[in-house]
Amino acid sequence: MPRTVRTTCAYCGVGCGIRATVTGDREVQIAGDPDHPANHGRLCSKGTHLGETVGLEGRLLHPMIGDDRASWDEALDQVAGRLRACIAEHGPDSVAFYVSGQLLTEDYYVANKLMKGFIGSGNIDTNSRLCMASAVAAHVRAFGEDVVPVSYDDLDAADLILLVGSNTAWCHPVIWQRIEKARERRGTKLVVIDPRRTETAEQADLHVPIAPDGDIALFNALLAEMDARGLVDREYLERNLEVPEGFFENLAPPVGDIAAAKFRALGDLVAARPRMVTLFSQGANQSRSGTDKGNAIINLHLAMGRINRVGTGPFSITGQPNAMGGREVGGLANMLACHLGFSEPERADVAGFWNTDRLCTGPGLKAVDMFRAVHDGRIKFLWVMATNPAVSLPDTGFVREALARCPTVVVSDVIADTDTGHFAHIRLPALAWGEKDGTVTNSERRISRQRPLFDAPGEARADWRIVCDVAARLGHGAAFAFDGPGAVFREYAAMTALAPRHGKVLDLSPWTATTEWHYATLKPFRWGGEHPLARRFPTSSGKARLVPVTAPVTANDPSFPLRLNTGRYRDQWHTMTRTGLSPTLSQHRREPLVEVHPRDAAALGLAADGLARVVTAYGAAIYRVQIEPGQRRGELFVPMHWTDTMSGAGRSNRLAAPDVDPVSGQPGFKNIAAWIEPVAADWRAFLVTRDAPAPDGLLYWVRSRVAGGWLTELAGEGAIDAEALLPQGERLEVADPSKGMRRLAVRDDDGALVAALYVTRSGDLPPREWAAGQLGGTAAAPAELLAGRPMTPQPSRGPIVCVCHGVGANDIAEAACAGAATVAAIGSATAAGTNCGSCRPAIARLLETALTFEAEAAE
Ligand SMILES: Nc1nc2c(c(=O)[nH]1)N[C@H]1C(S)=C(S)[C@@H](COP(=O)(O)OP(=O)(O)OC[C@H]3O[C@@H](n4cnc5c(=O)[nH]c(N)nc54)[C@H](O)[C@@H]3O)O[C@H]1N2
Ligand SMILES: Nc1nc2c(c(=O)[nH]1)N[C@H]1C(S)=C(S)[C@@H](COP(=O)(O)OP(=O)(O)OC[C@H]3O[C@@H](n4cnc5c(=O)[nH]c(N)nc54)[C@H](O)[C@@H]3O)O[C@H]1N2
Ligand code: SF4
Ligand SMILES: [Mo]
Repeated sequence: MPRTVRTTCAYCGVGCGIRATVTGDREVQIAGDPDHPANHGRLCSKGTHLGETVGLEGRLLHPMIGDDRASWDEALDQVAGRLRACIAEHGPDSVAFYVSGQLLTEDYYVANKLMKGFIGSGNIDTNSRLCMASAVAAHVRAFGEDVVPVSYDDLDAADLILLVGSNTAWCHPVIWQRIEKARERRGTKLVVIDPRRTETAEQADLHVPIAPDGDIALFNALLAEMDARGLVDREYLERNLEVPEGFFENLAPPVGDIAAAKFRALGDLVAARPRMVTLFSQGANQSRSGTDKGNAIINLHLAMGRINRVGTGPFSITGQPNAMGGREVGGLANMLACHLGFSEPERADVAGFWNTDRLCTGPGLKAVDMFRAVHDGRIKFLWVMATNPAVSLPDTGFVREALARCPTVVVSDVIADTDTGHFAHIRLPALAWGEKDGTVTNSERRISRQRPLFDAPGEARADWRIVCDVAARLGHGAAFAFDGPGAVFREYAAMTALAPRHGKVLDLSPWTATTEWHYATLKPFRWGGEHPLARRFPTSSGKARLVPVTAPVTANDPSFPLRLNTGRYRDQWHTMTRTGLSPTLSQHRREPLVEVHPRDAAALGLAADGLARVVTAYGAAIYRVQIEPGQRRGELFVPMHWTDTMSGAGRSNRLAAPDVDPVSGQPGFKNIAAWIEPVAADWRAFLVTRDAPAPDGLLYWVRSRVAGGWLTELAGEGAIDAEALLPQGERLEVADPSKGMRRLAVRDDDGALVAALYVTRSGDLPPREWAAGQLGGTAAAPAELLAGRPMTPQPSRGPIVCVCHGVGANDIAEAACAGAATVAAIGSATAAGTNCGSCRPAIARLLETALTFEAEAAE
């Protein structure tokens, strides 16, 4: 009997509610939950295709010590034994936990309690350091506490939305759909402030293509402009703000980088539309001046009194499903749990609540510094949970050296083969989405349940339980005797009663009485209500602070005169350990691209679809070139997603500098001094295989998932070693050495296609989809397999745009030629964009091109 479970999406911080109908063994149908206030039934492409990632392929199912399977007792004894020995010999600060916004609140709470409360070190930090730390620091400086003063309802009620460094249409697609709705309903204007012309920017009323890190100059100038226009709310300011001496006088004049007309247009919109929300994410946070950027944005809102009112406020949106929950329970090294700091009274309360005499005395090391300490031997034991730092930290060359040197690396993950897992001495199998059970907090402080759909596979265990098992072995059993996630939740809720005692707003103490039944049926709720700072600001004066900030100067490095920007693709999640397994999601972009402005490409000798090496002071990586007029000149963009597991050289954090914001410790992933050069290959090929290939020693390879197996793009120097790439089986082969052409197909005893390899010197290769579609099949004739095409030609759909309905760019172009002139008309004609809607901006872009082309043709 199918059963339907209400749960929350595994991915981004929008926190969409899902109705998951379990239809079989590890089979689930996903639908948006119409009753969940975060999404009202909507989902994006990633959420919609969660069902493709719940199989057991690639899962870590048993504890491993080195390459050997171990029992849980052996593995936990080892972890606890090594921890105890390390602490005894070198003190509590010689050990560290590096955790993640993909843990549930209950997991996070116990990990933090163990490290800060009972091991007695502050050395627990989270990947949120790479993500939200600057916004957190900006909130604390301005408001006195890390509180997001807005909610999604404000987006529905705003007349002007500024997106700062946010590719919302790709990264928070359901918020994007909400913004689209507000534009339709109330004519909300949309401004996008981003150096790149993203699909989000293309849809905006105004795109301000600022220079990298130009945000502070822009927001300061904007505030000066509003002041000059008499729009600073003096009365609000008087009552609610602490204003440093000379604050308004020191705001710089408009910046030369932005065209005067654009600046004026922006100023007019801001002046005319008091209901304004500024949504910001990584273009603001991931910067050496990220905290100042956050404050520059908040300053504008405070000074204009555009906060704590319907449809207004500065809105830092979170990335991961539980980035916010982690902040609440003290996942960052520089805080205790429940938004508390390290002052004596705060420490005394926390120590009292936990009944411990070992509470750490001060903050621990932040992520980048934590790995420095691992590298230089100060930290000798590292436990990584639910994050992949060998890929996601900056300067991964250094990070990998650190991991390789560390005497003990423990990794808790759901996937067996991750880049970080290769460095682990002990690997612990955790429960994944669809198995785990607990709560997450989304961007608007709304707490929702993730609920299990399936039984735990293999020997996998909940992260919180693993931590408690280790705590018990360290002799702290009584403080970690939770019998389930509900018990952890209750303790955490009770602990938040400490926060108001220190003037904080966070308070979940009413949920201390949550019974098991209540917890099982818990409905999504938001702490702090719509505007948690409306009554007062949690500073000692009760007033918020305007924080003077000045624009940073980017030093020019003559060896690396270009600026490298990194970020996300619509259908991949981070290091691809889960989305990389979905054939549907893999269609959107199969390779990591370096996007280059056409004039730069011409000047640098970069050809569209060719390969290029991007080089920085830290390393080099290879990408396929995409000529992109939406790039600014002198700037490059690459995705963060590809790993060494999925590619030969496409891992972008080989390149990123470990320079951090001085206040928050967050690295600047978006503005890195770089250079680019073309890479010449002697041959280019693609390979389709049923099993995952592991090419070695090639100039370039990238693999991606297709329905019957894997599709791998390859390029190399010298001769190709086809035999090394192909599995055993009956061979078919054609070759034309004069053209450097070779084609091989391998079939099994039943005649089914196991693998095929297509090699060329010129770059001309058959379409990928047909060959990939033959994997496991017996229908194609040998001549067809070697041609890489069916005898009767089929129209190619072109690159897939709508992954939900499998509609390609060619289908859309055809519909446009037949008269469909709007995104909605394309939807009626082809079904593209009618399910999750994530591809609607891409359809709009194609339409624009098709219509311009027609108009030009008609001239
Ligand atoms: N599809 C998808 N969605 C995701 C994720 C994912 O991996 N894939 N991850 C989730 C997570 S954890 C996060 S943190 C969010 C991130 O969500 P976003 O912040 O929207 O994503 P990014 O692509 O990292 O960066 C956003 C934009 O910042 C711009 N930018 C770069 N430099 C500057 C600058 O100096 N100023 C300004 N104003 N803009 C700049 C970039 O050009 C880029 O378009 O996405 C979440 N959602
Ligand atoms: N160049 C560049 N680098 C970046 C960024 C960027 O924009 N540019 N963005 C940064 C940001 S904002 C972020 S958030 C990080 C993200 O970077 P990471 O956190 O490293 O990325 P993920 O791939 O999400 O890693 C999560 C890991 O946890 C595992 N996992 C999933 N669920 C569970 C679970 O329930 N329990 C356990 N134990 N394991 C689980 C997954 O298999 C995976 O290995 O990357 C950062 N790095
Ligand atoms: S916007 Fe997409 S990825 Fe984010 S929570 Fe909603 S469905 Fe999941
Ligand atoms: Mo993030």
